[in-house]
Amino acid sequence: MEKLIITAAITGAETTKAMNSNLPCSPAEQAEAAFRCWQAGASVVHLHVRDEAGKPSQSLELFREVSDLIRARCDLILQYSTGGAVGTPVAERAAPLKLKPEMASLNVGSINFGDEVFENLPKDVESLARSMADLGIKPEIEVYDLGMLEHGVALVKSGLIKSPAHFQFVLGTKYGISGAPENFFHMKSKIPEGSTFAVAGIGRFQLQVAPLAIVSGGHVRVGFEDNLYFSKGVPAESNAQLVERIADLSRLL
Ligand code: KMH
Ligand code: ZN
Repeated sequence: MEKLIITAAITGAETTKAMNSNLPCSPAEQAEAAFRCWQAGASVVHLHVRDEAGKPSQSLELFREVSDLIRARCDLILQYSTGGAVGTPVAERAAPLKLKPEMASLNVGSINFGDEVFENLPKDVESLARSMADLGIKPEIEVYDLGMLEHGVALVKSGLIKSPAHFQFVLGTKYGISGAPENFFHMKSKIPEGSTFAVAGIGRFQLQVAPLAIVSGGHVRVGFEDNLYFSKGVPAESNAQLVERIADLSRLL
């Protein structure tokens, strides 16, 4: 069996320290969190950055600072977010790609995201995909519902995204597809042959979908971006705590 790849989504863009005071926001906090996730078994870090006020940012300089700090301590694969926060203009979202991280997220459709719209027009998705292809960056195709999955598959078939492609099934966002097992198996059945996939279960869905992915040859993303709680009513202490649980679970399974 392939080794399990655990991605740590350590910060996100919609989260705040008020929601969980352990959220890493400054470059030093993020580097420490990433390093501890690597020690616990993560091999990819999905990165968003924050400005000095703790607000979400797509500043190339901040991405450079955090990347340098992480690379000085471990060999985590860096995956930059091009999703940014809800409402971040696409040109800003694309800015850090110039640093050529190994991977970047590619959100392949618009969706109601809680009470807001996370907008990803087809022309913007294609332009981000083209930039990633030109810069030699491996896209992670982010899908939150079945329409997005169709679009991601079409982009792979068109050749704009190279095969073998890598998909992330984000299951359980408010108004996106839920983490019901049948949703997971349906999505898995629709990706092009040879593709790899991971799951990110939002909130309570994390522990439901991670085992499904692990036993069916997939990979897992966890972290404060998706999971502010360790269990019902108990805030997570750290990203590493969430990674460690998935590493333990994978050994058990
Ligand atoms: N902040 C969300 C609206 C990504 O990183 O690519 C989108 C997001 C996706 O976090
Ligand atoms: Zn993200």
